Amino acid sequence: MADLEGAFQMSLLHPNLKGVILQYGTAGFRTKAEELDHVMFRMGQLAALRSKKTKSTIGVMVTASHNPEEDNGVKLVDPLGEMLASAWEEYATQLANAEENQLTVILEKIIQEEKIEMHIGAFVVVGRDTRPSSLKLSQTAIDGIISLGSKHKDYGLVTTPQLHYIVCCHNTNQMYGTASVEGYYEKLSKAFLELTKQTPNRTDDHKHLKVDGANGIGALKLKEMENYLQKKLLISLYNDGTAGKLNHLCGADYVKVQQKRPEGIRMMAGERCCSYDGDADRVVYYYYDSASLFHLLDGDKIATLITTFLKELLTKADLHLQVAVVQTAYANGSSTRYLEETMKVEVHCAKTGVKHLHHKAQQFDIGVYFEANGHGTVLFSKDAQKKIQQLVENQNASKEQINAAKLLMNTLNLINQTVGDAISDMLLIEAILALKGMTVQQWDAIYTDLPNRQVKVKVADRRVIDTTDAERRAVSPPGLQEAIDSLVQKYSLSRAFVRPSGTEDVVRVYAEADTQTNADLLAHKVSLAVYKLAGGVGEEPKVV
Ligand code: G16
Repeated sequence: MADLEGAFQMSLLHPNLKGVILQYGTAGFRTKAEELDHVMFRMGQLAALRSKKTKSTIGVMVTASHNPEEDNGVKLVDPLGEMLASAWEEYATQLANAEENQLTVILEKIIQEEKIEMHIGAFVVVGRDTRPSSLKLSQTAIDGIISLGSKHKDYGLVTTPQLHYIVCCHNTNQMYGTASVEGYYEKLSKAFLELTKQTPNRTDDHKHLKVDGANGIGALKLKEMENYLQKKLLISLYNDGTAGKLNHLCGADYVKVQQKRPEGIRMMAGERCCSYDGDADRVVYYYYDSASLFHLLDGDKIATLITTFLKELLTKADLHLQVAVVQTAYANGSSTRYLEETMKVEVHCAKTGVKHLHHKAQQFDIGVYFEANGHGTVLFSKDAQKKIQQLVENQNASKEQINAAKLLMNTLNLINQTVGDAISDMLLIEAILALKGMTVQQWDAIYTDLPNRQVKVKVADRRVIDTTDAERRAVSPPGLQEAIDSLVQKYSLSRAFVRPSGTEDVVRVYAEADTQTNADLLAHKVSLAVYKLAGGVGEEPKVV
């Protein structure tokens, strides 16, 4: 039996406030910051155990990403920068909800089941976003790490993808990059500058991008990175955290769900703009046309742009690598049709949560995964990376092939392959637009989105909703899917689904149809069905 007495004594300083039951959800734990002290301590402990088990560095990121400023949360990062293994999510939930006197029992259980040798050293890296509660909560997580005799390094204020990158660097002997924020800036900016070297004639207008930093960590880090970009990208930063509130009327989630520009940003017709979310792991683009109509270029449009670019380079390089795209149920029907029918690319649908998309994307030579909300990246298999590298060095290959291979190499160095990353995705998009000499309008015109609407419904217990078929169909409560099916039939080109959120206490409803009015009506009628059949609370949902 491990000696956990010291750990237990330390845990008494971080008691479990009774009554709050939490689940390790889509992206770790998320709730009101004041309910999280004991959870942070215990996640520090779990990270230490995971580090001992894997004999690798593990990450703890304190953030609630797109949630309101009052919330907070924690995600654990596995050795190669991926999300925590699903088998350990269950341990996380058990630990977070344990009564004080059960804590040691559960720790012992994990140690035994996972055959963890407690004498093995552990190392955990910690990062946090800019929320007022994050500093104290990250210190609590560090207490938890120390309580099990583990070493740690506090990286302080970092974006979520920066921490994922750092974990991966630690565990690959710095092959992936140098394990520091500066190392991240150097790696990405070098790849970006190499890519854009071939676009010498760009005017300042072309290089100009307006960025909404959501008043969060992304703004802070983009400011730090700007110098590394050597004026190849001219950034005007808005919502940089000096005045406004995090994610309030701004940020990627607000822009995507509301389908309108964020507050605090001045936009002229045709100007290219983008928004990050609260921990800078998502990005969406947008612009106003000359008739002042708002156009959103979401994760689906980003996936299409990147896939087109990669396929063109593979053809030029004459490299035969299988490219597939992974989306979720939220993907706009037009994007899936375009990818499958026009681009002839294999498309897969995974459950919401990058952890699900990431795993699916790993099955291909090149897996492009994006959620419609702008969360995504590209994964290159080891074999694909090797083939690209070999072509770069192949003296018998043609000039065009070698040039394409170099562009592919720089693309994979620019991409943060550990997780979706707003800064890295933005730089890749900017490089692609520059290389293709494409405007944001031309990118937008690749296909036309079907009008759609996303709404939230409050219910007493969102766990009454269970889904199947990558969340596209509800299996409970009884009658809900039948109600959705009969509503969907009334509109053309329509589709709708509902699912419990894993980050907020709501049920999400998505609908698309031939016109915006119909998409809005369908979303409203489906919300009413959820409200009636799944125990809605508060006021009945209103039409948007
Ligand atoms: C997190 C996840 C995303 C997910 C989003 C919404 O994003 O990482 O994969 O799409 O939550 O999830 P849900 O609909 O279950 O609430 P973020 O940016 O908040 O970390």
